[in-house]
Amino acid sequence: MLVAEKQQTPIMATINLDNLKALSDKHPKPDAIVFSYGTAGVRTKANLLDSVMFRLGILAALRSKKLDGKVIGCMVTASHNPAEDNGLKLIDPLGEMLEGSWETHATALANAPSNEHLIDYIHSMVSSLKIDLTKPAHVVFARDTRPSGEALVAAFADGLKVLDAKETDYSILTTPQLHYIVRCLNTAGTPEAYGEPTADGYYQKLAAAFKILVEGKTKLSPLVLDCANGVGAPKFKEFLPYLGDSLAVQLVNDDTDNASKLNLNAGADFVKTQQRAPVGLKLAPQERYASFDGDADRLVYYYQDDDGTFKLLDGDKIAGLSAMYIIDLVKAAGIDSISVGVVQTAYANGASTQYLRNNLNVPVSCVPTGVKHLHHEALKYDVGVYFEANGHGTILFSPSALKTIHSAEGSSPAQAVAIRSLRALSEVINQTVGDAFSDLLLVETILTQRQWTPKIWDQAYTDLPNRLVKVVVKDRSIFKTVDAERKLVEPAGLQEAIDAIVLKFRDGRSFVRPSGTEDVVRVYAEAATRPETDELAFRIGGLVFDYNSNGSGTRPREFI
Ligand code: NG1
Ligand code: ZN
Repeated sequence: MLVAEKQQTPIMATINLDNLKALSDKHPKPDAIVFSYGTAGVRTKANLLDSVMFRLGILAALRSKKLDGKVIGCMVTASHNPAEDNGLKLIDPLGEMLEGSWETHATALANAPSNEHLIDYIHSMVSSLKIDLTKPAHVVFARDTRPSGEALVAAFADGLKVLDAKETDYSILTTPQLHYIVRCLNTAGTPEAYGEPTADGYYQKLAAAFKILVEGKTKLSPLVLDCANGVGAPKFKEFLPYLGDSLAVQLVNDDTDNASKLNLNAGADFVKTQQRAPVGLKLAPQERYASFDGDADRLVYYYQDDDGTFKLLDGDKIAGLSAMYIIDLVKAAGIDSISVGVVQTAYANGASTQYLRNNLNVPVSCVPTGVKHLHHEALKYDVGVYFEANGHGTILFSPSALKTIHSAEGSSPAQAVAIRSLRALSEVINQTVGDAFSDLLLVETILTQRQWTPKIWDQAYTDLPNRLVKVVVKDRSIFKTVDAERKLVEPAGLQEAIDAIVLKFRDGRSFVRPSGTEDVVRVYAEAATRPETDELAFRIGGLVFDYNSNGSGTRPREFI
């Protein structure tokens, strides 16, 4: 029998179940929809999310109580996905992604078929995780510019009411700003205090560090910044006065009044996947351009070569530039005992991995897709650089590296300057999560210090041509991977068939994995030339399509 059908149990005595049921009835779960808390939280069409918001409000309050009242965050966004989508991601106390085991609870709560099952699952969590419901709870939340955000946040707040959690609504923020604020709130008054828990505190911290890093250097020409018509636009406008004349930026695609324009033919995801400039931007040769995604946690750069070719400087290029710079800086500071490592996923361009290993002599790890995997691995280094090829990433400084950087004095003026730069660098880089504002300042720092054009930056290595295609299949859950998602073990025989095709292509590399955020299987291909790459992607995509098509998808040639 469900607990909820019995009398109120002592363990749940502090929850008013009638109130819970009344609130839950306001947020009914749509039938026949299975939600999943995955790599990027729950993400789907906004009009399906009301019940999930309510239920994950309860979960966030439970998590806060479990952690003795530590502040938990909830960001409402669907990042680079279309305007009609939305989603939510929960943030743990130090600004990191929700702990893995709680993702399972989130999925279970989101899918509970009735109030009774919902109450029953809450009961089982409280009991098995030994959550003391009399503890306080504090949950903070924010949203991007999507019109659906306001109602979804209200549903989430109803979930918080079930457990009388304290709530703070930060209204509209970028995703990394909320991660920053959660960490600030939880570390206030401790030796690890991270800053003022406000957007103003965030802007001040980043701008002060950036000004130190570019002090006395000749300014570069203005950067043209595509904001994907998302939250990055109003927030970067807020940030500009703090930067003063330390950085010249011209914003484009900054229209957040017209919701349907969000991420439409613009933004980091469009530029990376289409390998061309966003709408409304006519590139001038050798000038610098950058794009944010819809919630400003991804960043890519690009430029046009003299012959008119579009050149992308993606997350791999940012990782290479940063690793090169940090390695030089720790040497210049006389503290090269600090170990630097880079973390990538299988989507990293093969040429970037070669460059890091062979030219920079830096260790490179490959982990499964999803920031939490990269973040976790990067913690193993004193300075861990991690970037997804799509432009999401950051650099983590370990506590011992920070100690070394802060205690070093340097035995020459040059060493003292390098140490000062390292300190400022650890402040400018968001330690909680990949942050497009922070990463932009990092790139601008390096280019300014070196007086580099994007072309010089690009010369570190030449990307192998690559192609990412989506294949719509009947059931993506039948695709099972191993080896950091580079090999399929199921369906049986498919990997062997892929290997046989790849062998026929010069510098060929291809892998297949189910997406964690969309109902598709992704095919990545790389080869010596563009036509060979397209052919490889088409052939592997076709193979996957033939293996498991539901007949409604499009054969991958359409995507090429
Ligand atoms: P999926 O849909 O699992 O491939 C995508 C990105 C990830 C990550 C998540 C979260 C690619 C190929 N995949 O995941 O890197 O950013 O979205 O937004 O870019
Ligand atoms: Zn994003």
